[in-house]
Amino acid sequence: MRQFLKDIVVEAGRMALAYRGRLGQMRVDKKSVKDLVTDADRIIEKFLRKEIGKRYPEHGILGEEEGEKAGKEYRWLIDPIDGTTSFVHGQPFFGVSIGLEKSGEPVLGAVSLPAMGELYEAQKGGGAYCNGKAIGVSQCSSLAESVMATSVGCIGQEAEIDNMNYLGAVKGHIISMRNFGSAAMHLCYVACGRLEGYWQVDIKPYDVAAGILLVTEAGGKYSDFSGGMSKFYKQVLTTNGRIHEDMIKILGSCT
Ligand code: LIP
Repeated sequence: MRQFLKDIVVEAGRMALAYRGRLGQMRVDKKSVKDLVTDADRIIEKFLRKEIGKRYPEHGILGEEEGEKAGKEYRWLIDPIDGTTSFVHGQPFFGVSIGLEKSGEPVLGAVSLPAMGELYEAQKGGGAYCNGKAIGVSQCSSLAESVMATSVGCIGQEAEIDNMNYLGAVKGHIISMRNFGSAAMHLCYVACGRLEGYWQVDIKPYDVAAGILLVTEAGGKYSDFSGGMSKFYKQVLTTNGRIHEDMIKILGSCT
């Protein structure tokens, strides 16, 4: 299954790059005032669902564009282009993210960042890799030297608690903040030590399933803002583990 996942995520990444070269001719629609979908999102998801359906017809699939297909034991979580808004604006901050769950537990994850020429993979208990080399989270244990990432909802903001509240509480404690507009890219960068952590409210399972496994297999930590596990990814906090308790103190103090 691991090689199959690698093959389809690499092919999907190659397709995304090909579409990136034809941005001007591609249809871009609005799913809502804040969410875009392109021909590339749709066609890449169709390709991934067809390949998985051919190889594992009994498996379930949850995809951003076509939703849920029920299945037994295994479920694939697909985001054909994570960071669609960045993609449509010609920025390189997007990726193809595919996670695999067995009985609800993450067992495999892969993210292709094609514009960066990077392929991230992780297997439960098997570690995390970038372009075939083992990766690990950063060794930084000081929040004041930490670079964190998060995305703040803009137009059409729906989250119960506005992430600006959390950002307002965190920003005075960290050296800098990044927002690449792609949860999958943020998580890859935590896993390989380019970021000390990433938090997000109200994110979708297909945006983060593969990335969270990458972080935990790279030696990092994942929880909700109070150190527990929030249902439906209402709150996602991932760090290198060393600054996790500091972040929980700050995020936990925001109500
Ligand atoms: C995106 C996420 C990002 C979030 C965006 C959007 P998409 O996913 O990766 O973190 O801020 O609103 O949800 O829609 O590009 O797959």
